[in-house]
Amino acid sequence: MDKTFLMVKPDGVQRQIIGDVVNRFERKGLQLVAAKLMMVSVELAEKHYGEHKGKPFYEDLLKFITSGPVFAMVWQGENVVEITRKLIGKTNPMDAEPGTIRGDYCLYVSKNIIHGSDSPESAKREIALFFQENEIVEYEKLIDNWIY
Ligand code: RTP
Ligand code: MG
Repeated sequence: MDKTFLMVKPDGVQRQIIGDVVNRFERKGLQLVAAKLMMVSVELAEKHYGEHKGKPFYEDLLKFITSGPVFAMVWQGENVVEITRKLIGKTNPMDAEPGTIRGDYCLYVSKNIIHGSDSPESAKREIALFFQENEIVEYEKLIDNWIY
């Protein structure tokens, strides 16, 4: 089954909306298979956002993502990467549709609540950065026959 890496960023944790974010993916029918509250070290942040090195917002992005706890998660489901990116909404909250997480909760691109992997390849890389294999819990979701 497809997997993706999602992370409530420090602004979402401080604003106490972890529960709503998790609820949006649960009610869609996706399956949570790993989660933890953690601090992101500078080293981990550099690896995670390596593709943005050299861009004007890179230093601020590192400062932000290491500034407080994040809620890191792995979710599973058919086409989970594409579906979760849709539910999250466009990178800039100005462009994010109402009904999406970024469309509903935030105003600025620099504090946009949540990260979601942008491709199955990124998902694989990011899951391996944040989670040990034994932290991912494979379990049968009995309701799946009614969803897929
Ligand atoms: P993310 O990686 O955090 O899920 O966000 P994303 O795919 O929607 O956007 P991406 O292009 O990967 O950018 C990563 C994060 O960098 C910040 N950013 N700021 N000031 C700017 O123009 C700008 N562009 C990007 C955002 O916080 C974005 O989530
Ligand atoms: Mg990205």
